[in-house]
Amino acid sequence: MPEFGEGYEESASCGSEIGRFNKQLKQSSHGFFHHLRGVSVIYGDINVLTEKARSYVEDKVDLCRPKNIHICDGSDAENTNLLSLLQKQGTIEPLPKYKNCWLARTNPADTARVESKTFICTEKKTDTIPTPTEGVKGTLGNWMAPQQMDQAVVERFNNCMKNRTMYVIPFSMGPVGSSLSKIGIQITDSPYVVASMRIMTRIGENVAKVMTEDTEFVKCLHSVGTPANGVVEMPSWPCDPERTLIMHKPQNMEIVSYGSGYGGNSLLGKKCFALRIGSTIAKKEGWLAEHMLILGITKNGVKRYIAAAFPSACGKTNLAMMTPTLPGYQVECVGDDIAWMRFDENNQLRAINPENGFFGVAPGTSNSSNPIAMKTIFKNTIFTNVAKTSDGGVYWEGMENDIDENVEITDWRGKPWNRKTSKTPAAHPNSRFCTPASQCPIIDPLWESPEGVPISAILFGGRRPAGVPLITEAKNWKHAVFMGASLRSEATAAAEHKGKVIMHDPFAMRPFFGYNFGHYLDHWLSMEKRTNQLPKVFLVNWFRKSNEGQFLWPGFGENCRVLDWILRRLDNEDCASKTPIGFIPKKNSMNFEGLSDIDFDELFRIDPEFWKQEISSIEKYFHDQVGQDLPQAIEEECKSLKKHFVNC
Ligand code: GTP
Ligand code: SPV
Ligand code: MN
Repeated sequence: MPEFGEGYEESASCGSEIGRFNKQLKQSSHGFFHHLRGVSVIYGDINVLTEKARSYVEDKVDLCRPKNIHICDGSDAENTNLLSLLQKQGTIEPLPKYKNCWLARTNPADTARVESKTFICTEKKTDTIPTPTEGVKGTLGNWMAPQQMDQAVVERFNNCMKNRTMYVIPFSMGPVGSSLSKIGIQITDSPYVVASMRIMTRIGENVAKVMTEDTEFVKCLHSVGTPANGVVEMPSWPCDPERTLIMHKPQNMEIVSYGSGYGGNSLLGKKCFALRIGSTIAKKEGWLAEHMLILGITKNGVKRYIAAAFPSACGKTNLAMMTPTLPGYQVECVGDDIAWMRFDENNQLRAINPENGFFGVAPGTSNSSNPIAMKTIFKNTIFTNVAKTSDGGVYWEGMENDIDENVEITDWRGKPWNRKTSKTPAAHPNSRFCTPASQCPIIDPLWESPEGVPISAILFGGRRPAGVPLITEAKNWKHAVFMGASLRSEATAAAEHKGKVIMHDPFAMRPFFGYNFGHYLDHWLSMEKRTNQLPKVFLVNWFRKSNEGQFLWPGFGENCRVLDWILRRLDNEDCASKTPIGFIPKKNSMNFEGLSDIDFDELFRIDPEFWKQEISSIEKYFHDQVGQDLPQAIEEECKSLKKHFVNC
């Protein structure tokens, strides 16, 4: 396998960068820390790390015994060379139709997050998950005891990097130096992960330089692994699906991930740090780490910010970048997946997007559904598991009208694919683009503001083909927390769940809680004591279907009509009617101008039979899964809602 540095080739386009890179190589090989625990540092300066960070790296060098070490500086030259190494290894190929775009194909056994192999490690099991009713399998996370984790780590990581380079990535979640940001050090043996982390987070020397000996950092260890029998099935995408394990130890601010190179399993800043470890830090420090997009919306010159939690592959990226169809509105994007939010000294809830890029679902993204994403992703982007076209571009389901009809298509596995005759999708349903947020043409001017943006409303939503209205406003904060807690959604390809079953996904966080969900609910409820300026909360559902199985709502840019109603509610307009499940729009109070065939009655119908069943599922879920840890306020909300429907 080619090594870093060997991948170097003189090229006209980046000669000067290569020159700088080469000089750096020489410098480090003559530098002071030319070895670390007997392993050569072939790139970067170990001196930029604090004592504590260096000692963490040393420990992991002892454990993983890499061939050599690369300390990432985040420079363009480093990136150029990593991309060329990845190309040599066959992990990525260029997409000549666009500028600096690449296609990666994974091992087909490694295409999504693996929730069943994701664990939180605490001394006490009840710190991680509520105790389910006897005989019921817990679905609110997986717990592991510390000794078990230690053993699992040794079994998998001992010597695991023996023929590989260990990359050390200092990274910042949130703008470098902001008081709301947090730092991590990721160790990985995957150059694909380095190239992706460079897009998704802020990496390199700038980050290392703001660290002092007192700076706490999240320790992130990652290896793509090698199967126990030593046979790497697909050398261009090494992984070990059988033994994949993603572990978190909140007490040590530590993440250890083995066996997968994909998305949230390997880009440890994202779900592992920003949500699982993040939520435990947030609980301790009195703030919120959530699976939410953040958007700014301007109407008649007045701008407000909204955060929204939808489960994976349920529309966050689309809403965050939407093009409003109503005139006079403008949407700007702060973030599309994660929000860190806290009340400031004026009791105003403020949010930052801790990420630096979008790791977005490709299928369904098109010039008609999300033109802004289409304007963002065709430069400096790594595509994973999409199909490619014979003219050097990409293709996925939904792009039918965006490609030349004469091009030939190669599917995500690298096989010829035919529009008419192929029975499998061209792109994997969880294929993704990894693209810099700064390229988004509607990126909000305040998206990197260190103090965050003020949040006026919070939305919860999911894929609910039946029963759940287009929009419902919560009656008060306790009801709002109940709404989040009772969120349900159809399973998607973002994780390993099969079929389209309706799953409980409280706060769109079920796969991402870093601690006991009952305690998380207490934390949310406690916000009422912190401030008299709570945001208004709404439940939305773009996915209700008619009896014929058609979506009742056009969605995408038309969702601005729902946002418009929300803004009017924020202004206390009298446009809502009270129902047992919350406030819904009064008839004719939503702006449907220019839309034909909208069945208002069906979109907002509250069917008592449906709600009886829904409430009993929620009640059973709370009882079985949360049990004694369910806050009384939530139990009362559930009971009072039930009362409305039992006698219907
Ligand atoms: P993660 O990145 O997995 O957290 O997903 P996400 O919540 O950002 O979902 P995304 O916006 O990528 O949307 C996922 C899928 O839902 C895409 O195929 C979209 O086309 C589809 N989708 C998004 N918004 C709408 C909508 O308003 N209506 C309908 N019918 N589909 C939508
Ligand atoms: C999600 O599944 O919610 C994602 C993709 O945003 S991943 O980064 O793989 O978690
Ligand atoms: Mn997500």
